[in-house]
This record gives sequence, structure tokens and C-alpha cells, in this order.
Amino acid sequence: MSGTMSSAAQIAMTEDMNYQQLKDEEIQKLEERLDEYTLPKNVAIIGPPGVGKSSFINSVIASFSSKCWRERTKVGFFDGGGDQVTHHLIKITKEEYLDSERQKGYPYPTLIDMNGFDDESSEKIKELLRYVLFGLVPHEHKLLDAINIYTDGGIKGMREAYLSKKETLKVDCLIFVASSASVLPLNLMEAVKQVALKEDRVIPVFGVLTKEDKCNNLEESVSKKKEFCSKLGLPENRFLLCTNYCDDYDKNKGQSRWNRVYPELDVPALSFMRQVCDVGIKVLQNNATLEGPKTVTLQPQQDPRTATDPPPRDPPPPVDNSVINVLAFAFKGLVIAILLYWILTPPFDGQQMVDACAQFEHKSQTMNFSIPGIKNLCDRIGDVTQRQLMTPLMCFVVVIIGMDFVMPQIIRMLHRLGI
Ligand SMILES: Nc1nc2c(ncn2[C@@H]2O[C@H](COP(=O)(O)OP(=O)(O)O)[C@@H](O)[C@H]2O)c(=O)[nH]1
Ligand SMILES: [Mg+2]
Repeated sequence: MSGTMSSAAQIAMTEDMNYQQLKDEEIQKLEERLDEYTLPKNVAIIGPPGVGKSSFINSVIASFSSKCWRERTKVGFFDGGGDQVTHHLIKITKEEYLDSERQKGYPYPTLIDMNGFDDESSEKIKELLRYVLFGLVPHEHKLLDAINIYTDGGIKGMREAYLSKKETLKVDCLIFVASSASVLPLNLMEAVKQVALKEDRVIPVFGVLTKEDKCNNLEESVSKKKEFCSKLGLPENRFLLCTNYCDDYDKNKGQSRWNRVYPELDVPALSFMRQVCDVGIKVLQNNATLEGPKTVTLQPQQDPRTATDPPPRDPPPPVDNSVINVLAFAFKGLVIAILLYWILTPPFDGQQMVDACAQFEHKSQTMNFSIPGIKNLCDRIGDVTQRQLMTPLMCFVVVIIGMDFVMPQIIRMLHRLGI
């Protein structure tokens, strides 16, 4: 009996050593990839609550480590009703999560964890996702605030609140996480597809199905993987089916993750992260701006408490806002010009004044006399009757309208430059 146990333990040890060797090789391969560039990628992790996003981030971080798993982002923080209590966007940089100084020399990715995206494809969710992808949602920002802004002011309110924010965390890559043990969040997947893949700035999307250990039916997990990948357009190299570091896995192993790493979980995670960190997998049209005409299609505001989301559908054709904008500016200019002209019109008949001055001129010449006050007035008759005011008035209107047009672009440029 003792002989059997020791050989079982030996097999387990050999397996561990093999996995450890594979892990070392995977880290080396990953670092060769990371050596090809200098700035860490910003990698956002999105998915509905409870699917294992935070656990996945902690698992990835453990896979980078040679010591032990450590909690870097909070897992499973739900209140009594099942709702997640925290809705913050959390950024975790390599300086915060790497143990070794040697590794800190490589651009290991910045991981972005967030809660607040339910399984919806509403305009509200898509709009919030745009702000996340464009880096307008800063570290520790409460995503629930965005939902409240939407409730009070609709999409317009959200745009006023977020478009003026400084760009701090522009996302280079998105990992969509779902659970292999639950129903796929098809609405949120549709929203991600539309915003990340179909708008001007195209973000590389990766997919992770967690909780492989809970999935006891192989056929089901295969068909789930197929649906997940085809819905998000994921090729094999952009997909991972995994088990995260979690209580269930600890129980199964009879060990605890805070004392060690599990190389058998690390190897697939590392191999996946090597794809995520590949310099060649990058954003298309990275400089496209959010306010471009194609990116936002304003829709009539719904009451978000009663609104039920329509089934996923293709986005409506983009509206070319530029012609509408120019017409709106022209109309505004016209209204200002008419108002100013009306305000500045003197409260007397200008033509009578011109006639009176002509008579005064004639008489003062023939009778050889002059009244300085009246002469001055008649010399500036154009100013008084406003005729010569038209050119400066028009210039004034053009400048005001021009500033309306140019100032928001200057402000956004200053924000981007970090001023
Ligand atoms: N069995 C198992 N449980 C997991 C796995 N990943 C996460 N969990 C558990 O699922 C729950 C929710 O995980 P969490 O990471 O907080 O999900 P999030 O809301 O998407 O961030 C926690 O109780 C985790 O321990 C996994 O791969 N297998
Ligand atoms: Mg979480």
C-alpha cells in the first residue's frame, strides 16, 4: 500500500516538474514577444458579473509569478441579493503585480478589471463601452455613475460627462470572459462585437471560457466554445478554455493557492497571454476619434428601468452628421446676425437723417455757416444709421461661430496632450 502511495506521489511530483519546466519555457517565449516593444499594452477584461473575470486576472498574474498566487483584484464580491457591490474600473500595472525586478524590465501588460456590464446590448452599455475603449474612464472610476448619468440625462448626458474627460487608459486589446458552466451572455457579446469590431477604431478581441472544472459534459463545452468563437469571430489562437485559481480548485488539490502556484493552470494561461501580447495583433485606426460621424448613432432616450432590450441586430447605417452640423452652425449665425442688426438699429428713421444732413450740407455751403456738433454727426452718418456696421457685424458673427466649431477640438487636443 505504502509502495503504491509513494509511486502515486512520485508521478504527481514528476508531473509538477514537467509542468514547471513547461511554465519556465512559456515565460521565456512570452518575454521574447514582449522584447519586441517598449510600452505595455492596456488589456481590458469584460464580461457579465460572476463569470470569473477577477479570478482570471489573478490567475494570469499568478502564471507570471514563480512564487505564489496573490490577490490583486477582488474576487466574488456580491451582496445578499446577488448583485456585485463594486462597480469600479481597476487598472493593475506590472509594477503592482510582478514580484521580480528582472521581469519589470519587460512591458508586461496593464490589466483592466471592471464590473458593471450586465448581459445587455442597449445603447447605454455600448456607449459606456466606447468610453472604456477610448480610455476616458479612469482608474477606480465607478461605472455605476455612468448608469446614473444615463438615467438622468440619457446618451447626451453621458457624452457631456465623458467626452471632456482626459484620455488615460486607451485600450489596446479586449478579453471577453464568459463561463463555460453557464448560458452565454449573447447580448453583451453582440454589444462588444458592434463597438469593438464594427466601428472606426477596431480593437483586437480575445475570448476566455472559465470554469472548465465545472463543466462535466464535454459535448456541451465543445458546442459552447463553437458558438462563443463564431459569435465573436475568434480564431483558435484567440481563445482559451480554462480553470482559474479558485476555492474549488484548492479543495480538489487539497492545497491552498496562497502558498504556491499551480504550473498546470499557468501553462495554458501563459500561452494565451503570449498571443494577447503579440505586437502584431494591434488596434486598427488607433487614431480614429470617438466623435467621428460613424461612431455614435444617437437614439431616442428610453426609460432604462422599464426598457427591455431589443434582440441583437445589426447597427443602423451611419448618419453623416457633418452636413447637419454645418447647417446648424449657419442657422445659428443667421439668428445672431438678425438679432444684432435688430438690437443695433437706431430708434429713428435713418433715411430722414440722411436727407436732413444733405440739406444741412447744402445750406451750410450756400450760406457759409457751420454748426460743429451737427457737422460731426453728419460726417459719421454711416455709423449712426448703421450702414457701415454691416462688415464688422458679419466678421463678428463669423468669428463667434468659428470659435464654436474650433474650441472643442482645441480642448480635446489639449486633453490628449495631457494639459
Ligand atoms: N470552479 C470554478 N470557480 C471559479 C472559476 N473562476 C472563478 N470561479 C468562482 O466564481 C466566482 C466569481 O468569480 P469572480 O472572479 O469574482 O467573477 P467576476 O464577477 O466575473 O469578476 C468566485 O466564487 C470564484 O471563486 C473557475 O475556473 N472554476
Ligand atoms: Mg470581478
